[in-house]
Amino acid sequence: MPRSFPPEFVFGAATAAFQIEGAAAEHGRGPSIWDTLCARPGAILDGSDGSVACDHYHRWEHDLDLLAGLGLRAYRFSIAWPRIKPQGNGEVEERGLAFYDRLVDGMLERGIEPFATLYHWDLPQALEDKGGWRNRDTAFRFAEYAAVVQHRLGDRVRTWTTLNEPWCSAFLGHASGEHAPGMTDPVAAITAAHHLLLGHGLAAEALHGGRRPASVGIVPNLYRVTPASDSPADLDAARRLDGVQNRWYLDAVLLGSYPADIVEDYAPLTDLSFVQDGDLDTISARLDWLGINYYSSFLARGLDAPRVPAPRERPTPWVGCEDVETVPNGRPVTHMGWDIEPSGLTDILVRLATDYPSLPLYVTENGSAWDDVVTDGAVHDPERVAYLEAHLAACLDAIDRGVDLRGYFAWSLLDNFEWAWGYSRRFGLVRVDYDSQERIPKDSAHRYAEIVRSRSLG
Ligand code: IFM
Repeated sequence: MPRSFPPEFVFGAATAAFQIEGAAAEHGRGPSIWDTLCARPGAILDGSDGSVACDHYHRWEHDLDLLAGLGLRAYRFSIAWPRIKPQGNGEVEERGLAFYDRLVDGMLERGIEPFATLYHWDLPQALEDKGGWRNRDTAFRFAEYAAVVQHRLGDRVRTWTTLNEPWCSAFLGHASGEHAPGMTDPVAAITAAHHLLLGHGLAAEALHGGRRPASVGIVPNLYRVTPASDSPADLDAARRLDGVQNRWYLDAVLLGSYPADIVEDYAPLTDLSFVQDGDLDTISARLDWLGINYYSSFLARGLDAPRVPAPRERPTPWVGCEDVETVPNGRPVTHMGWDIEPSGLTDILVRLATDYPSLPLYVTENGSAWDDVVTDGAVHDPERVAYLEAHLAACLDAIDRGVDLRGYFAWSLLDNFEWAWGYSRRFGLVRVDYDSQERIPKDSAHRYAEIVRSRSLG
């Protein structure tokens, strides 16, 4: 029997502004922290930047046609804060808002529901100059920006994500230095994580308080973490990795507290004095749904001593886990080197439904990079097809086990700027030729369209 998705299950695809838009200097857009990082020699693997990317800013109609052509009825996109508030202050750039106005209208005309993300990592550089997410004030500026966007688009956009993957913004941005703003200061990372979450809470409050109904979610990147053995060292390694990667965000947002064991682990570094009275109430106020970005799982092993990074190796982003390593699961890896582990997605969904019940869930990102080649105008990507099918099957497994899973968004609609990896890693269902800007739907796009049409994995 083919396995079917519930009739109301939403199928979509996701992108992010900096990764696809280009038009970096157009219509008053201000610089973001990623423009600054890209200009730093050695920061981006292929020396590239986001100035043109997929040129989506000019080709958005065609890109929406591609989405509609695949039969997708939902699009998870992000809004570039530096287009709306180029200086990060009170000044609003009308031309930036007008772009998203047109984009949202374009979706609705094609029967595509907009899922808007307010922060997918492109902080206005002007705010970074004032301390970025290390500065509590940025959380308040974020809420103001959220209110401006909702005022303009809220008559057509109902579903909002505040933050995409706050762990990445905080820890890849401030501890390992791989992401913007490229810092390597563990305390800055923990501080930034709190201010990001405070920004989430304040923005959610602003969105819920607006004149239009708003359904607000946050999107952490979650991993199943399993100890490599049942030795005490491996069990403790798994506890800590799970704590800093998963529970720090889930507990804050859903329980209104930071996990006590990790607070204790962090104690030698910081007493968290930047957490003010009432912050966790703000952070854990009403949440309408939770998004899960899922790519891989971790097998955690505890080491006898902290790993000393090799020369030129970045420090670990997992602050408090310097004596933890992740070991391969022995199965194939994607072009990112990430273990493929579909059962981890089912386990995470079931865990969320158990530990934090009554919360609608979406898989807001899932996908894989492969070293695609074009053959006679086509891209045959059997590995991406298999990855997609296996993870959709994992979603069905979770639904069978009673999880309230409402939808799935493939990452990504298009090949795009993969952050520190530049254009060297391709996640798209649709190939982008960065010279000609030609788009070619890959075999995985055709397979996804078939699944969406039949609503089954038959
Ligand atoms: O490209 C990123 C995206 O911006 C956030 N989630 C993970 C993707 C793949 O690394």
